[in-house]
Amino acid sequence: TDATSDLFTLPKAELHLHIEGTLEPELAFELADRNRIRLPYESVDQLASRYSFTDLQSFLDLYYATMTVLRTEDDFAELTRRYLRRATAQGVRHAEIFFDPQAHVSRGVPFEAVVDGIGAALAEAARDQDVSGGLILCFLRDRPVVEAEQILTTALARVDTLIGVGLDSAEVGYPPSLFADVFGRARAAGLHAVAHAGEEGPASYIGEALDLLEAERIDHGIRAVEDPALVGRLAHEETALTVCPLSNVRLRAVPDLTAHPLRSLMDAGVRVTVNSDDPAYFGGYIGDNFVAVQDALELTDLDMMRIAQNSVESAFAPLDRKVALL
Ligand code: ES4
Ligand code: ZN
Repeated sequence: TDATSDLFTLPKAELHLHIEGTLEPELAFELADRNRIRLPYESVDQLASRYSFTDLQSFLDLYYATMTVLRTEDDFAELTRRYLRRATAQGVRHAEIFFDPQAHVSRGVPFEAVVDGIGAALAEAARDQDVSGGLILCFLRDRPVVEAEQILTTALARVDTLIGVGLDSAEVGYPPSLFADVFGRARAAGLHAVAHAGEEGPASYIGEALDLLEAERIDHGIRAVEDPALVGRLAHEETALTVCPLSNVRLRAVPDLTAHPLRSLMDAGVRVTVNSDDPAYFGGYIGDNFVAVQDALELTDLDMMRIAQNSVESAFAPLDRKVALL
């Protein structure tokens, strides 16, 4: 066996994965046909050729436009089935899946169709592929806070379908502090809390997410390297960062993989994990991210094992499940 297949079989938890970001161009066209929606592209190849970005917003524009082909419960189930097939082939044994309900409910898709579709595929895979998981509802930070309050009210009627809440979409200008009350309500209902911070936004947003949202993990968090005191805090508090190396290159948060701060963060004692973010758009699933980052940063096999172990330790899974995966 070669090094790539070892990294693919290493048992790991995926902690930063937007299910809408797993929509491959082929499935986008299949669902567009099935739902009689016209995509503004001639072919799968033409859509795929648009997957080239200059920053987070340029990606988000295509991401929100393409996800409009997702309409029914079965669309969400099929999307999730295909993701879990690819993920388990790259060693994922536990997947905490982000979804953006505001982007669907605002188009007339019922909240229940989204969570029941994703949930059905997760239940099937738990049975057939020995993968566990859960759903994390992300609030869209570039939409009005009142909309987040409303989607949380809807979601709390089905709180059993969720493990946590998160915060995503365009970051700069939308600090975590805006969502302190919404997160407080979610935590009071027993949900875990995570937040995107320090992807494009400043390191101060990471501190806000920890202090005001009580985020238990930080999604991305790479701009923490600009604040040594914050890096010390993250290490001391054993806060996991869910880093997405290929995403950071594609969205130009880092110039190239060799310049990625993942190694400095690890060397400073931060609990770093490696994840795929929006794998259909960024050129690779989780194992591809492990391979790319090991190559570019000359990480040892032991470093890679540590990263995989960090992901299991930082998961919101029952202890007996985590023990089974360590
Ligand atoms: C996202 Cl890469 C990224 N950053 C922020 N929000 C997102 N939603 C989907 N992918
Ligand atoms: Zn993300």
